[in-house]
Amino acid sequence: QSFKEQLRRAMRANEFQVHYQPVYGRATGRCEGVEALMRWERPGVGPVRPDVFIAAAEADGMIIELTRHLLTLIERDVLTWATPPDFHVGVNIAAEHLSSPGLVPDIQAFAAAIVARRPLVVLEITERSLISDNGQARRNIDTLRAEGLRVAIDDFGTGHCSLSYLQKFPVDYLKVDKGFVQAIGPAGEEAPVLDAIITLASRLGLAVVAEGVEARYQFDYLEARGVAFFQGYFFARPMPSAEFARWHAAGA
Ligand code: G
Ligand code: G
Ligand code: G
Ligand code: MN
Ligand code: NA
Repeated sequence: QSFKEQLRRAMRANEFQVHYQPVYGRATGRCEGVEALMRWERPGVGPVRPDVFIAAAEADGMIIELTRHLLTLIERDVLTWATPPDFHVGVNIAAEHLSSPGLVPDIQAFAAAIVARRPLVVLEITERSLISDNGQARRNIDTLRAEGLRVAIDDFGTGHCSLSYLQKFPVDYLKVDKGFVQAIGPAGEEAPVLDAIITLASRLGLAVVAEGVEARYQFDYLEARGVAFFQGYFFARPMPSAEFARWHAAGA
């Protein structure tokens, strides 16, 4: 069976799940959003690493189909939560999807399906998908932002070194890759590249989301430099929908 067929069979058999990782806002000291992260548990095999099956889906031309499936799973989950209006729901969008004419209708349908909760949808896109844009990605982003969606650049700093796209693309958030956060040492060692990224984001008017925050000293370092949003094991791990709903209701 080809990988494509395995993926299609797994979608039909409902083997994919979504885990949600909370995003904390410094201003409120509360969880203000989540990032949706796909999970695949193969019966008799165990979990398949998401970086592995997502890269394979991209290589096989299956990422758009898989993301559409993911969106239907998120719709079902979000409608069971008691999150307030403007709660952010972050979804990772692959380069091929971002630069396809199908993105706008896919995301509009998703936003319409969950409108009862009035969430704010955040598309997490990579630097790579902006650098390779032939115009369609830009049009998609402009259309969706005009409708109130937001865009975050994910894994910032790990891709290409061209920064010129940051001036051309209107986006809202910069998610600093966990590698830079891990450069912060327990004794308060300087992390100069991280400092430069935070300064750059501020000059561009983008809010920073720090990823992979695992320790209090990392949080303190970032907070002192004005970082607005935090994600990482220090706050909360990604969790299944029902667990997230309980966790959120408990007011953490
Ligand atoms: O989920 P971590 O828990 O292991 O995720 C590993 C990688 O897989 C991350 O780079 C993450 O962005 C990516 N990823 C997880 N879920 C999705 C998804 O639904 N779509 C895409 N395109 N990438 C995802
Ligand atoms: O409206 P304002 O810009 O203050 O938005 C703050 C909100 O943005 C918070 O809810 C915060 O959790 C959320 N947020 C910021 N960046 C991201 C992101 O990349 N993904 C998700 N899901 N939420 C984000
Ligand atoms: O979409 P993105 O590439 O940013 O995916 C986020 C990845 O980071 C997921 O694999 C998620 O499970 C992982 N992650 C989330 N919090 C932490 C953390 O505190 N430490 C580490 N090492 N990984 C984390
Ligand atoms: Mn992401
Ligand atoms: Na990331």
